[in-house]
Amino acid sequence: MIAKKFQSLKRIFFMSLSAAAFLMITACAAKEEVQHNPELLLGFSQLGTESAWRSGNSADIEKKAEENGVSLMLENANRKQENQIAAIRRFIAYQVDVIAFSPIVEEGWDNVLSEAKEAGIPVILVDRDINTKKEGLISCHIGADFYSEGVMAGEYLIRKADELGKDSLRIVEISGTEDSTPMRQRQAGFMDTIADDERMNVIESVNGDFLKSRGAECMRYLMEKYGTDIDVVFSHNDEMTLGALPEIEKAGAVPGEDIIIISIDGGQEAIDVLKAGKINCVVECTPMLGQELMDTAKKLKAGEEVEAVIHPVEKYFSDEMDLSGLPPRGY
Ligand code: GZL
Repeated sequence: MIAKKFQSLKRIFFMSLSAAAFLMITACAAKEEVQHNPELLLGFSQLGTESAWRSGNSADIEKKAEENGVSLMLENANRKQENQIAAIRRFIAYQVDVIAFSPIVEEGWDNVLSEAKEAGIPVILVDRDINTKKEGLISCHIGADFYSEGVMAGEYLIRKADELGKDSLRIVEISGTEDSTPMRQRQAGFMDTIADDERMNVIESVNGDFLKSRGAECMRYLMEKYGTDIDVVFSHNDEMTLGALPEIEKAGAVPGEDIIIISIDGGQEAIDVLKAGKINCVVECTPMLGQELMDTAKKLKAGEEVEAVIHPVEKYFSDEMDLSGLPPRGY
């Protein structure tokens, strides 16, 4: 009887010993896990909330920060460069691990980025680029190849002119924020692509600052000035395009038929209008840059090498293709 009791006590002892050992090993592994992925504090200066593209970009960055266990300090600059510079200075004072920002314009960043470099904080550009002669201010640029977006727009127009048998096309351009990378590069890509095609005649370029309201104002002005003499509108983003369309209709013209409409961004609203036949071509510019940003920030925190430039793969959508199976755009 005693022997039996002793046996069962011994079994309970060894079972609790192995349970304790299991718990300790698990706890150490978890601790190891935490040590291996220390908290990453990322300061991000977003330029504004001017478009569905911008809102989609911010939402994706917030979502990916959450999913990747990154602590995100996101500040909205309300489209003022001085607000972005102030935010970057706050991030430096706060000693964040990595700074990221989408520069509203290309020039004017050398001083504040030199301060970040002196503080030993790496900087990632998201979306737009900067223009600087100084070395070593930026660790990585994650953003579209805006020039190729302009090229895709120009190539579409050349195909459209061939399809319609046009021997001349009068083009107006509604451009984005002055001195921003997308404005400069989309314009350059488009103009370079059509430059040798004698049918193409750019009659005026006006600036809509990527805003819907300004796009409407620009189109109202252009319709009053040129009316039915306009054959093509090349607009640097969907917001301005969506603002322009009602102005074309108010003037008695049919967008997508009387006037060829080419836009850039590729948000859901523009794709829906493309499917309805009021826009002829939408070039994609994805705002979903959050995962690349988190991956790159983690590598920089860990002292690993990163690519200098990361371009997302982008395409275009047009009235040349069947869009019925297109999945939701997410922005
Ligand atoms: C492009 C981005 C532009 C979008 C606009 O990457 O910088 O800014 O095309 C947005 O919609 O305002």
